Amino acid sequence: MKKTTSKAKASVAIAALPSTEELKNSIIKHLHGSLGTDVNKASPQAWWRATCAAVNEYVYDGLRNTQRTHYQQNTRAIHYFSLEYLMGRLFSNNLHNIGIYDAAKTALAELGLNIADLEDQEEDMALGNGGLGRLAACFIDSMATLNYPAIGYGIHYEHGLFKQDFSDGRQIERPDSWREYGNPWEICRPESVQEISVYGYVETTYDLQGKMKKVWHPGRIIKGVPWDIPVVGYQGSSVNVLRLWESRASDFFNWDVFNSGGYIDAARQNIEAETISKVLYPNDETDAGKELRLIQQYFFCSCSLKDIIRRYKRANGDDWSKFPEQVAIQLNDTHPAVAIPELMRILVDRAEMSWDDAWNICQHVFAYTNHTLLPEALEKWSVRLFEKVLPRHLEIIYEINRRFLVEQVDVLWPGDNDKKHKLSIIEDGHEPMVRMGHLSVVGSFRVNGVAQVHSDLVKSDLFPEMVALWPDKFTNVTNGVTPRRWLKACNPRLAKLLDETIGDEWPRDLKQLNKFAAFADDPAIQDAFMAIKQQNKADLATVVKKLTNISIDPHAIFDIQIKRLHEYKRQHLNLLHILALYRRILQNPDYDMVPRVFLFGAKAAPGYKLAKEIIYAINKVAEKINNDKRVKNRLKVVFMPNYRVTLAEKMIPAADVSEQISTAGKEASGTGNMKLALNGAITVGTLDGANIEIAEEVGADNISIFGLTVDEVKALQAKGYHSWDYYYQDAEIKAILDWLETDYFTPGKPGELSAIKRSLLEGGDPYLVLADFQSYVKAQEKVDGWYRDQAGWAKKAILNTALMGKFTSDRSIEDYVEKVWKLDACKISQQ
Ligand code: Z57
Repeated sequence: MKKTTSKAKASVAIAALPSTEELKNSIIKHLHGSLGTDVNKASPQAWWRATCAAVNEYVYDGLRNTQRTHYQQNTRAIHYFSLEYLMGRLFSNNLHNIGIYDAAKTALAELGLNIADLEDQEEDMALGNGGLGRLAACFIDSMATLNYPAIGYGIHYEHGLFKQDFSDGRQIERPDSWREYGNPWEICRPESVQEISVYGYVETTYDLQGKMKKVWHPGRIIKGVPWDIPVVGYQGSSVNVLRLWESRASDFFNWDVFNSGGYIDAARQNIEAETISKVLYPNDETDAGKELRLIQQYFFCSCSLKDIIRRYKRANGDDWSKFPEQVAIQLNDTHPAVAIPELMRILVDRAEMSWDDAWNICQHVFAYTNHTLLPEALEKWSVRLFEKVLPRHLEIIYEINRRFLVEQVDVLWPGDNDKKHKLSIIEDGHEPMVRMGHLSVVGSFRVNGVAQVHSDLVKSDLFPEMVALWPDKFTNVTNGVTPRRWLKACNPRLAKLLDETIGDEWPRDLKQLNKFAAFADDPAIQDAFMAIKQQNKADLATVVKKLTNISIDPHAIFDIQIKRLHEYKRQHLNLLHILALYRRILQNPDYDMVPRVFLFGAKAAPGYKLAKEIIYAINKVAEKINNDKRVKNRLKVVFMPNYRVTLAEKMIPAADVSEQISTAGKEASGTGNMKLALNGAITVGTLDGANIEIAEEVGADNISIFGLTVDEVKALQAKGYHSWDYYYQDAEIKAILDWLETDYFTPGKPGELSAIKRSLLEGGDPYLVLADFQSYVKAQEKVDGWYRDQAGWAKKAILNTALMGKFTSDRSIEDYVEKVWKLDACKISQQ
């Protein structure tokens, strides 16, 4: 297998990079020729668009060279199927990856413009909820950087993740219209439109030989319009694409309705068709089970498969034998699992292939990544709903299941009905359900978890019998993050220090950061590192002031928890600790602690009641603490509104402490943990997900670990966990929880914050917050102690950055290539 190493000469898709002067001219040219305006009256928005157009000349050059090379070499390619891509902004990312950020900055400065102001003209492309969507974005960056022929497939949502406001401390959701005025990075490809079907019924027919044939008579036909977003690899290595499908009413179908005089009906069907790609479901790790969501999943899988098959046939004709050699499809969670029966349908019903041949192809094409063990996130569709939307696919799933139970399960466990019940793709019961996880495992040649401990639990707790059937199917690929966006672009000061001390190869070979460890004891580097952190904190303080009107002191410890709001992530454990500190200060006016600012960023799913109560409680406690003179600035609490990729880029470089405090066994991996440690934050964390591997890399002295382990959690729950015991036996816990019930934080309205206490006591504290509380407090005291020794802290922070090389998404992608995809890198030739 060929591999791109840092030593090998990088392939470069983009032929020639512009000088500052050329960029300037190009920007002006586009201001006139594409925007129809003039330097004298151009708005920042127009300047931004003109600059994007200028940049696109180079992007498109790389795109053409990449696509031509892939076509000429008829390469095997990876097709990443994901309902979510959390891209953030593309402007500075593209400039950095092309390698013209500095040139553009200078060009714009010479035109009297500040590049940061232009960056702020761009809306985040927030087509994802959290970790899973951002992982997909990091992966497509790495695949392009490493020159792997790859395409990302997904949905062109008109509205991405909602925008968050606070009204009296409560979350308000507002629509996100990221492309209301058009998006300069996307290219519509009308020549590649697809049509897909839903609803209807299946007819059983027989041909002249008496062979049975199933015919699906669809109820609706929907058009998929592809939009391509170029994905620029670092230093222009390859320019791949992200292809997102937008739904429209089929012209053909409308015509029909018009002829029958159903004008209003046609208009309604138009709206229904366009509804499919209208909005991203905002639930992270909960299965909404909604019909529209199933249609979204099927819509993009069917469009994408047809697109793949069209491209395959163009190169290979009607011979399907090379399909599994040419096509690998990675399922990002079970969300796109309906692609499995869809490919079967295309092969069996359309290509008239035998079941066995078709199944053989499927089982060599699909691979599945599991991202969670949380039962509420494991997708199930009611058989009833499935039959209504995709009647033929349901039949195919039944047949996949029948053969699986007879040919696999019954062979290993003859006559064992319990095993059949447990393993059946169809869960029986009052309302029979299709288990998408089971379908994904059965239909894939490889299944992976996203961190070692999680992959182990996938095997031991989620699918143990599947492991008995197919031991080699299961593997681990630990997540990673792209160091281009999450260090080079977001933390230019630290990037510069690294360039000066260890050279500038680290963005494409992150293990080079190891060399920085040699400077951990060097007082000059320590000072430089801490000065950078200080400047980043001052910058963030300005942002905080602007967004929340709260003043924070850049000399305090910046303690940051940024992630979706979820009970298992335990933002309320953080809150209880804040309340403990506040109470200690009130009880002892001289309470000695390093001043600390607790910063939160989190969106709650709109229907997740307790998550919203936790946001409210944090905001109310913040209000009280921030205005209490007795605190004497030892404590500040800030909940940043509308947390998103762009805000993460401002918060992460300024973090001293990274909160990674999930209940052990619940966070599959985490990726924010990687970004924060990479930028020199010290983790306060449980032994969960990738925290375990981070601890292995940075060493026990440079991370503050606390809490129950996975095994201890299991043991405690097996013996019976009683949160009330902690309440009655720990005076501090009791005082804090009782405090939340008073009107201290909500004057005149006692009981407004009691939902948290209720869930921790009457609710049984399902995520063991109280069990881990005192251990967490001690881990935080340890951090407080460490910070008092500034040189010692600098050393730890430097070692965090230096020892995080493993967690580049480039390494994750190389792991996928080796363990799953068996793909060759492709050197791009210029023309
Ligand atoms: C999501 O963001 C994740 C898992 C899911 O099942 C869904 Br739905 C959404 C996250 C995990 O919670 C993180 O631990 C993990 O790092 C991330 O996926 C990427 O693998």
